[in-house]
Amino acid sequence: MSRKPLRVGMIGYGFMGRAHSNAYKQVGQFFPSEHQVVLKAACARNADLVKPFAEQWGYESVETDWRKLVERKDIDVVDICTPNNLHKEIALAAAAAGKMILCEKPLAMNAAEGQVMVDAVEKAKVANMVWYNYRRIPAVSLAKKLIEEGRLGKIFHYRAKFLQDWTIKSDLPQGGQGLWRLDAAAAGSGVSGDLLAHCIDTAIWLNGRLDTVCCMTETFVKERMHTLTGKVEKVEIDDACIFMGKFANGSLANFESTRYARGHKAQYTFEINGEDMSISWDLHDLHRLQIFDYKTESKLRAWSSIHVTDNGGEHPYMDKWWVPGLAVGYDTSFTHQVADFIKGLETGTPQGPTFRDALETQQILDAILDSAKSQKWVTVAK
Ligand code: NAI
Ligand code: SOE
Repeated sequence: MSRKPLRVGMIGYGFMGRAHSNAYKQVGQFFPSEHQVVLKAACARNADLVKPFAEQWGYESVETDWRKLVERKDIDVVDICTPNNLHKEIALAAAAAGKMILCEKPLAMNAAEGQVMVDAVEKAKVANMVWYNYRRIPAVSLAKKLIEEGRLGKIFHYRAKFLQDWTIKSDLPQGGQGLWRLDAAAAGSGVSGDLLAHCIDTAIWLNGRLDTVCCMTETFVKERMHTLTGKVEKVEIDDACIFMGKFANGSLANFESTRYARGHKAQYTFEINGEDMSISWDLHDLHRLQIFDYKTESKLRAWSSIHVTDNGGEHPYMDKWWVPGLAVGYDTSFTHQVADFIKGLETGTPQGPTFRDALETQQILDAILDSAKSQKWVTVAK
């Protein structure tokens, strides 16, 4: 079968550059479609570093200026894998050049920036998506299916946490390669935009709009040496963020994120309590979905753990992988996302989260940070 090339220009070759490249290489093998991904160009500022990356992953060429990459006629999709402060500028240039865009999360530094990005892709009519990849972990996609089937009944509570412990050391610098997440100028915010953004995206996908929020944040280490300036500077990001809120469906929200939870590396968990069923999920055990089904006869009622590896068509995405009982991992959430992006191109029904979907997450992030500042309840802008 002759397949239509989908020529990717990747900007940034760090953690996500690798995760996405891996997905592009896997997708055609496991999710064959009318399109064939072609790794056309990888871009980063340092030629000596980007060249070996391009060779390792099979990119045909390199660029050291993202503006050049965006203008290239032989690129169809621009993939933005840079720190957050560059997402908007690159996305606007890519949209103006008529490129499809896959942008890493969070979409933007704030909702105002996000709105400009939404306007640009919608005006240019270019396909767009944001890499909130956790939606596409099969156990999380199964949670969506159970909710859509109405199995939970009325939902009362949505609880989510994203816990890490890598910034506890007070002599850890801020800024620059590897540490840009501690620098508000590059990251926009701290754990809210970096970690809670994922929890919020999953939550609004599973449970609908969040209307009002009340939040507290803390910055435990107030000053850190800035790698780029060599000076000790004020830390402007939130190290920890806890908020509660109310969803449009009447359920209560309870969210927490921190980089100061000693012992936790990337513990993203959520639990949803409905009238008829509760479900919970843990990234550290990502192929399992825990359920408590109240409709089961009382003597057999218990929390049970679904091993989400059935390839008979019942468990999302699993028919494309191995035999029942054999799990897939974190990396495949990105493969599933590329497969769905291509499906969107081929069916004409864009698959989310689009830039517009991700703008809602930015509006919630703005609201929680406003609330932390004002110490008041805040209504999320629509
Ligand atoms: P990283 O620090 O590992 O890589 C960033 C890359 O951007 C580096 O290759 C750097 O050279 C490049 N870069 C910086 N400025 C540039 C410029 N002016 N021109 C070209 N390249 C430039 O960062 P990481 O972890 O890959 O994060 C990148 C983005 O991905 C962030 O927005 C982050 O929030 C998001 N992310 C998303 C994850 C997810 O689960 N979906 C996981 C990790 C990060
Ligand atoms: C931070 O350590 C980080 O890499 C986030 O940037 C990602 O979005 C999250 O998926 C894992 O943790």
